[in-house]
Amino acid sequence: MTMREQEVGVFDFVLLDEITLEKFMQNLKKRYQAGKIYTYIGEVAVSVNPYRSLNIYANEFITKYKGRELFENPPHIYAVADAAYRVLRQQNKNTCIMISGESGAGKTEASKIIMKYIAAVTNAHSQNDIERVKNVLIQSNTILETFGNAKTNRNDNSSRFGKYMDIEFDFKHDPVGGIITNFLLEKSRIVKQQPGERSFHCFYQLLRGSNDAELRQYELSRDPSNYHYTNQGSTETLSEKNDYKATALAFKAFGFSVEEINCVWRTIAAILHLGNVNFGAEDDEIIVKNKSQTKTLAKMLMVTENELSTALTQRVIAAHGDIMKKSHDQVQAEFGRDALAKAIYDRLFTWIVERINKAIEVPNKNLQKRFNRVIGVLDIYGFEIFDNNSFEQFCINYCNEKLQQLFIELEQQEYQREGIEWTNVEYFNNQIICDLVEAPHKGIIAITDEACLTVGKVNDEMLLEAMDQKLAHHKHFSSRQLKPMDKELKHKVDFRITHYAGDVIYSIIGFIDKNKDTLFQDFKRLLYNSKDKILSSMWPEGAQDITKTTKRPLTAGTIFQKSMSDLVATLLSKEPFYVRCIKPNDIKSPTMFDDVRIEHQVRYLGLLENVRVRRAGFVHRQRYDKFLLRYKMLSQYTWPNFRGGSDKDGVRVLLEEKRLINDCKFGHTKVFIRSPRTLFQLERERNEMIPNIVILLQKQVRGWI
Ligand code: AD9
Ligand code: MG
Repeated sequence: MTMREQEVGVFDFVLLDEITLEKFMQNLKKRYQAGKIYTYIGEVAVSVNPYRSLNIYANEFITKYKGRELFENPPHIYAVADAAYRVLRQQNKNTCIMISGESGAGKTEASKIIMKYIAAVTNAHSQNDIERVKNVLIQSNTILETFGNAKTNRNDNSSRFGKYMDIEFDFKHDPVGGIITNFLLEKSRIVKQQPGERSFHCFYQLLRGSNDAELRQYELSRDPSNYHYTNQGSTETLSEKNDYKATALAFKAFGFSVEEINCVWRTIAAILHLGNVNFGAEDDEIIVKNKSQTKTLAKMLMVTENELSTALTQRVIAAHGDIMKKSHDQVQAEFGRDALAKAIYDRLFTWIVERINKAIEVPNKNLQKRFNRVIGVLDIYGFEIFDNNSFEQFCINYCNEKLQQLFIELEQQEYQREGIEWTNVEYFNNQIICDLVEAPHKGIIAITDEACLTVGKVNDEMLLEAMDQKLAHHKHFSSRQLKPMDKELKHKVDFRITHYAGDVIYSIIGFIDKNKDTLFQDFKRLLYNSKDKILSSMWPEGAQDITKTTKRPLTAGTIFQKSMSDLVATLLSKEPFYVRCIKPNDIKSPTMFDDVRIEHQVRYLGLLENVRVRRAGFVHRQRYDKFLLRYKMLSQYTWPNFRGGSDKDGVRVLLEEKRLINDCKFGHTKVFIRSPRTLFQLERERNEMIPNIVILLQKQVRGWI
């Protein structure tokens, strides 16, 4: 029996007898319930989160998938990882694996499984330096999750930043280094958490995992409910005691110095202390009410108490070369404090990523033998629809829109590249929505930027009015003002975008502040002047002269838009592989297959269209040399070798002899097979031939023929 016959349902959705949502769901469910969490759509792996440990990742599985073609074994994420690695090795191409799906669908787990697989199949000669690289590449996840992940209502270990990682290989195809790019950390979580959610894991690790001496050093108490920045949502204990130890080991593996580790934890402590700073009025002036708090905070940040108090309560303004001081009001002081906390954390996170990058950079001595080929792994936040959606969800959903667009484009492009004639399958056109967000002057980002740059008081409501004016005719945009009778748009500050994944209602409140992302210059100077050289290095612009007019920093929206277009360019330059993750239910159950929830994801991931593109097009495609290697025993003209021309000619001769040629098209480098029947026939005949071939080869070896 072949592997495929043991499969439950069909192993590839293109083999369904009918492409309907019903049939798709039936197959997915049947397989999931039998513990088969992976199914293909061509070369795309669809993965359903099992919410339990499956015994499918052990070494024997790695051996089984190593160097094998996708269809030789049952669907597995290892097969996708192997395919990406094989293309790099054999075709000398950069590849990337894009992992998508909503929060809790299993993206981060998938990315770790891929990294472990690549680590396991490389370094056949057990070289020490390669082992070190593999170890730190894997350990980087520990640190990044400590500082970039948090418990949310959807996922106890939710990534609150986007991550793209290039794994670099040498000419022997062993990993020699890597580089991580991080996207938009959800820093608003530092100052506010929703009910049931927590801040980033590191806070609880420090409070609950460090020893008494460390805690004293940072002047902290164990209980997160003592701190405003960790007591608004959940204070639930997860695994932070062990995780703190794991983080410490990972720091060690990266060679973080004692000073660096101390700076990191001291800064985390500082943020906790900062959150407890309260303001009050004294003689009409804003002052810090709890003075002991600033004393501790100053110690943690290694700045003077005086400068700290001043920066928290007033602002220095330069006008016409003069310097003036302006006191904050209560609202400004609190806004400033929270902005400072968010900015300190954001810079710290970026510093940590850079520090990791330095440690995994390809060492100079390897530069000559550098092969300069990479596998990129993209684990980025999935589409989010919350009860209250704000600027963060807007950016995240825009990112998903861009990636979906890329996915469709690349699929359809292959036919063009190969010179195959073909009619495009009707798809939801993401480009319209990408334009709605990013078009110059009339996209939402540009309109928001304009509001942020306008001198004078422009508030969020005015911004929404400006959007209404410019976007009134856009069929994917609506607001209360444009549709007064629309019941879903409950508040006058709501607007709706019809995304490919469905409608999302956003609240405009906070857009201007979040996009401006202002941090008073005073704080930048304060931190630049810190005696802690590492902390100070995170704030280079604090060195600027106050009276010099500085260039306005780019807005958060513009920075994000730029990082997205850079990302798309990076991905476009590589041969793509995909893992599409599905979350089976909202209660983390290993048995529940929530049809409604899954159907929704299948729809918005565009999986059915994906199957149609494959089917309307071709169920299978294969490079000529590969095809010939696999099936050459089926024809006397191609066995043992084809001598009558190119590989393409060989494939043509073979398919002609088998009378299958009418079902195939010939691209520049690949043969495209239209129906599954053809592929099955070839496979069946091959299986029948193999015993004969083996006997034949044995005879050859023994010199009988
Ligand atoms: V988010 O967008 O970062 O909030 P992800 O990354 O998609 O989300 P994650 O990989 O963190 O989800 O998976 C959520 C949880 O599902 C994990 O913590 C595991 O408990 C569980 N999971 C996911 N994939 C697997 C798997 N292949 N095997 C077993 C899994 N458990
Ligand atoms: Mg994740």
